[in-house]
Amino acid sequence: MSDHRTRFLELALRADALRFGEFTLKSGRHSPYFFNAGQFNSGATLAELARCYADAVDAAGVAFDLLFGPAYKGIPLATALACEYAGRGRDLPVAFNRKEAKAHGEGGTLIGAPLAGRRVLIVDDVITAGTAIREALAIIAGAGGQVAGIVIALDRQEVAGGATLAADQIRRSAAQTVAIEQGLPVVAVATLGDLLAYTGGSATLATQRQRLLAYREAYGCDT
Ligand code: OMP
Repeated sequence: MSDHRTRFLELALRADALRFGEFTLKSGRHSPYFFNAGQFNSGATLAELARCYADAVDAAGVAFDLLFGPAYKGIPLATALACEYAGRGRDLPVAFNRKEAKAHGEGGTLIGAPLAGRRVLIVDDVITAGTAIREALAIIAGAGGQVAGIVIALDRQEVAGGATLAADQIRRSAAQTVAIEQGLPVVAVATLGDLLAYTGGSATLATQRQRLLAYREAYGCDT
């Protein structure tokens, strides 16, 4: 497993951003794990997280010239990543949205650098069914930006919705579906597959790993 994946998983476990237990997802599924990016709640953890994002993006070779953080969780992520790139000698414009339009002052729903004519990298936390990402795609298109790619911390690699698939049909994850539909690179710092590989090397996480395997069996995509 590449270095940034391991560093990210260790950081997420240390920061309690990655938890094992019983969780109900936005989709209604009951998951044995949950990723909460809100737990990266200090300067040091955000800086370390941003290094993992930048390493994943650079390894994937995505060409972009603006960072966009969808409200709310994407906002500190895109901002921290912009600071990380500045430290690497690249001063990138950064923008984000607010969820409710403001009628006074500067007005509107977009804050930060203008999106028009830019190749935009969306920076978000997690993809399960892809709903949040599709909203961001529409916002950027509406502002005249061109989406160049998407980077997320964790790809849960789940098939979307309650769709029943024939035995010979490919079980695609929401991230794969977005990538194909939109013709975009979707880069994940780590995936459920990486988490399984990581827990495979830890005797103390053996029980959690069994639950992850059962969950993947029920809802996971073909990788
Ligand atoms: P989709 O919009 O279905 O792709 O799911 C993304 C959202 O799911 C996130 O913005 C969170 O609100 C939530 N989520 C997590 O934050 N972490 C998880 O591990 C799982 C979920 C989820 O509910 O699926």
